[in-house]
Amino acid sequence: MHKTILITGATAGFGAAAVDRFLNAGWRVIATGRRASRLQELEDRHGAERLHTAAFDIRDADAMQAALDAIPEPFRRIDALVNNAGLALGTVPAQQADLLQWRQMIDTNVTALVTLTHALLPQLIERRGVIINISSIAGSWPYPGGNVYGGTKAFVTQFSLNLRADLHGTGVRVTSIEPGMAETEFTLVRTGGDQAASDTLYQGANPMTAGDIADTIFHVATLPPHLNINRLEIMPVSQSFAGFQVHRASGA
Ligand code: NDP
Ligand code: 8X3
Repeated sequence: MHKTILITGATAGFGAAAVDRFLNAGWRVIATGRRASRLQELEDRHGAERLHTAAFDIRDADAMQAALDAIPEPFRRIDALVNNAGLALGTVPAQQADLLQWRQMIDTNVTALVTLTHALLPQLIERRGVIINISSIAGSWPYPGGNVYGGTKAFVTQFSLNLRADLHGTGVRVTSIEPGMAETEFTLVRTGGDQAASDTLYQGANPMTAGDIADTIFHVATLPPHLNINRLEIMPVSQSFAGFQVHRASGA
């Protein structure tokens, strides 16, 4: 019997790679994102027998509910939810940041994630399913310019842990996956389409790939039912920690 997984943010990066990973392993996949053309490319590649796609903006709660209501019968019993859709916008300090960008990150990374989780919780409980939330190292480790992005990911991590507490005894597993640097469209989006900035960031850094994270999601989703990884922080070997910054008075 095929299991069914719903993956948000499936038009690029981790989500698109996860769609490939689960389909190739025989799962049924529901793939969502805004860019219908990218979802069509997934269908062109895999066919529609075990893949259902739904194009909508995840910040639009009515569109989300309509997409859930329109899921065709063979896909309706969802065993796994991957809350992956998300983004960072901007790298400037808080005092120079654009409030609309802050709101977009909160609406996408936080509000949409909890809305979808809330909608699917009853059937995930019924099916003793798994919830995998894509958080980030930015939720644990602050850095200049991380401001609201880091705040949203701290929420995702803590929400995941609190879900674990509430779902105690239901058999539902919840994992917060917290990646470091991975080369996807993430930096292109963050910089407003600056391909050179994206290339410069990843050049020579041997970052993680979308496939690395897709494999990690697959590993978590297919653990034996008695095991739960609460948090999984993962970085490329090339990335580690730096010291605190110290501001000194001039002339000191
Ligand atoms: P990408 O930019 O490659 O993919 C982001 C995905 O999110 C796209 O499919 C995009 O689809 C979707 N998305 C964004 N906004 C919306 C929206 N309003 N409605 C629906 N879908 C949306 O980035 P990644 O694959 O790297 O990012 C995936 C997740 O991983 C994000 O939550 C990110 O914060 C997190 N992450 C990324 C890291 C990295 O270094 N790459 C590290 C740690 C965490 P579309 O544009 O078609 O709507
Ligand atoms: C993405 C990782 O370090 O660029 O969440 O914020 S980082």
